[in-house]
Amino acid sequence: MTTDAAQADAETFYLKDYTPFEFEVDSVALTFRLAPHATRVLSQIRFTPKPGAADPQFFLHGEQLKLISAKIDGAAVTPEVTPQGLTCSVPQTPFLWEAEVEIDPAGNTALEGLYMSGGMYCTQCEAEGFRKITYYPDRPDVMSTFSVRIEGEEEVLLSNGNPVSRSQGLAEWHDPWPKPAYLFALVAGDLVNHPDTFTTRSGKEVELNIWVRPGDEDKCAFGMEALKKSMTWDEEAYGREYDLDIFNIVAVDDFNMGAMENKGLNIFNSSCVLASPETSTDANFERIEAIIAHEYFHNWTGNRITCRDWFQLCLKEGLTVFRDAQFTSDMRSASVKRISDVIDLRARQFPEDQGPLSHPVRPEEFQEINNFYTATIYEKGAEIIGMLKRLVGDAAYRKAVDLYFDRHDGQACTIEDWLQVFEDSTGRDLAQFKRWYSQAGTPRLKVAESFAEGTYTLTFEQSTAPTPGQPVKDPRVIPIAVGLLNDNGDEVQPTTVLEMTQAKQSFSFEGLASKPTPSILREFSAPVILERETNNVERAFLLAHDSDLFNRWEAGNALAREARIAMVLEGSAPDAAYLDALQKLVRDDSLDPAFRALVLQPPSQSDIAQTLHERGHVPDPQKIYNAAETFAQTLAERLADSLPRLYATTTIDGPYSPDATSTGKRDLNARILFLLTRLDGGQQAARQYDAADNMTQQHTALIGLLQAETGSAQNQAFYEQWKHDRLVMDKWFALQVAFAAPQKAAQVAAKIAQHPLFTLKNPNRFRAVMGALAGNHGGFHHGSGAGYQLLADKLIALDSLNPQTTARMCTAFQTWKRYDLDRQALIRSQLERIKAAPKLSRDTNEMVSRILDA
Ligand code: B3K
Ligand code: ZN
Repeated sequence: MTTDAAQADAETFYLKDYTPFEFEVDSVALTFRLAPHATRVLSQIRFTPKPGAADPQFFLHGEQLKLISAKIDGAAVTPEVTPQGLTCSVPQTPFLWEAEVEIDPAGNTALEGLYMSGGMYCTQCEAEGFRKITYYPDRPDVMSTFSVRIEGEEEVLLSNGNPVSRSQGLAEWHDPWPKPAYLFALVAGDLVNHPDTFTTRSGKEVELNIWVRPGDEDKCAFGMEALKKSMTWDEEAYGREYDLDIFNIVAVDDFNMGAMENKGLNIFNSSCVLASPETSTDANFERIEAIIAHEYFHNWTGNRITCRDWFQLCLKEGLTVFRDAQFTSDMRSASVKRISDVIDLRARQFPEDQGPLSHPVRPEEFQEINNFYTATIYEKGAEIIGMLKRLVGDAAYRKAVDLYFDRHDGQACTIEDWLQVFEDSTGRDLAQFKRWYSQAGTPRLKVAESFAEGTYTLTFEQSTAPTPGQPVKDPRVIPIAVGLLNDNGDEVQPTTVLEMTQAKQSFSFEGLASKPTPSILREFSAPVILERETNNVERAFLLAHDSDLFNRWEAGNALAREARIAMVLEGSAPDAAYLDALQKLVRDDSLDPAFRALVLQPPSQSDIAQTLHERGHVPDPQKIYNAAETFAQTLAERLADSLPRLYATTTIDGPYSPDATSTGKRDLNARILFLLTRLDGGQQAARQYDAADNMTQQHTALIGLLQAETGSAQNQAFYEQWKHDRLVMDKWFALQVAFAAPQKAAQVAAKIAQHPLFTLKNPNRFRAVMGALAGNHGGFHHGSGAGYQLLADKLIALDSLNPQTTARMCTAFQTWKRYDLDRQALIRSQLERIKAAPKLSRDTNEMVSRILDA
């Protein structure tokens, strides 16, 4: 298909067009005869026409299938087959549909449907991959029970549900819970397991397994503990128990995303489940714990209650992200989790929401649903749940969610169903709140204040810029958590949630002895951009005194951002008052090390570019890079006397543990090391590298050495030590590019993409190199345009193999309108080159077209 053909062919789907499927699927029985290039799939599906459907159209999705035979009630039929599926005339009474198809798992590089990864068979069906396995009504509102028979020589043959029988070359599974086809899974391979058990609170024993390739079995213990903690937590926090006899997790190396919540058989990108102190960093451990929890929690929010159609994706994803964040807050530190989540939201969701890819949390149209697994659906979707909980209160939230489970178990639901349980159980009208689901764009919240006769008044004004297809925005309900401090730093008004509903609205606090200092949007109570005329004295005051740790960090973050912006725009030296405040805070051993590490973490260069853009300036990536360097150097010099002591007191002796306290200490230790490296040319980093007995310390030391440009020996040694380990090699590939100086980054990335261990076929490896390039702000946006050109080259090469990962990586270009006209012209020409590539996929075509339409 040429580009024109792809475009002409690209159908747009609309929320408003929803119509139910006209048949019930009473049961599904599948037989797989596995062979790498010619797997046979036999299906026996019982359909019943729904009452009232006059002349039901029988259409089954099916793509890239070779139809061998089809029968209805035992008699051969000849359906009409297109590249999208088949139609067939069928009886008006219940009937048995049988089909045999042939597929090519070994030739499947898109990693969707049934494919092979490192010699094992595995599946990925969400959102629309099941149609690449057999003909089926592949839509989430069609739910049925599945029985699966797998014929294959592999030692381990797995599918959803409970095991029925197992013998040489054969396994049978039955899943008693009705599910949509996107939750189907099959795995076959010569795998080994890390087994365990879990007893639910009602006394049912569940067999647990993490299945991996031989050699990886010593990397499963942490994931297993995370799974058991998640199972207990969901019982305690939401009253939800597991509902099968067995829960299997499988690690695969080639996977388009993090993991997949298939019923009873979660499939994980190996990077999101395998962990050992020697090969995984603290960040890896944290991520693994969160993703295991996320996929497990989907068993209720996603699987037992699923989505009516893909427009409702946030129903399961926003809620499940919110649940996994609650879990992490309970397991680790709630404020550290909140600060990290907001950093991530601003880095990924805010630019999306303010750029050409902006879309509502519940979109109303799409071409390729895989392009909508976005930060907006996931992270902003989770923020909406958080706001709802804040507005109704904890007890009412729990009551409403209980009602949701009671009322909708076994159903495919909508956002309306979700909001209805809150309306019914609290009596609240959520019509205006619902705008959070339908309106795209990040609201801006302007604040003005006044004080007279003991009354302090805050006046807020909200506005949202137009987004693609939505020129006009209506006011939303915004929960604004506010506290007030007096001049001593004492709280004179504890946190109270103001409920803003109008475009402009005032709130007053009476009986105050003097004008207070406000702490606004505590815990980041709404995903908005706060605009307030303030100064560094007040920010430093809040950084020193605010009882809300999020806002304390936020004050430091604002100081850091303003300091860099002044450096970029005015060429001024780093603000002295801020350096003093930072110095005081870093030395304050009464403060949590994790918090201090977050305060020391510089704002990202992309974040500075975004802020400059928002204020009407054209960001210069080189100047932003220079400011970051100068700031870090100045801070290191200012802290010079304290750094050796701080480094020593935050260094952990003794065996590695990934717990939150140790992780926080190591985060701070790493921040100190990076500053120290600027003064000693990497001597301490080299000593740390030599002494390291865990990956966190080794990785941190290597970063320090690469930044100091004195690490070539260690860089080579690291490669030699770990070249056999894929996941560590991904880190190595990423490091080479992430820390290359701006003028060299594209060249380094181009060279490393020639390395024998680089491959387009493994998404982790592709993301390691190209993601690192896109994340190296100064390097990717270097004025030569070499970064843009290299990424475009690689995306064009990848598209014919793996459209999903290609389309996802196109987001690197979404912020292009921030930059100067020369850079815009360079990016535009690369986007146009991608768009003109022969046989461009529908996924990439949609993404590039939307970005170009900016
Ligand atoms: N539900 C999957 C994501 C599927 C992505 C399909 N392109 C993982 C998750 O959110 O848990
Ligand atoms: Zn999810």
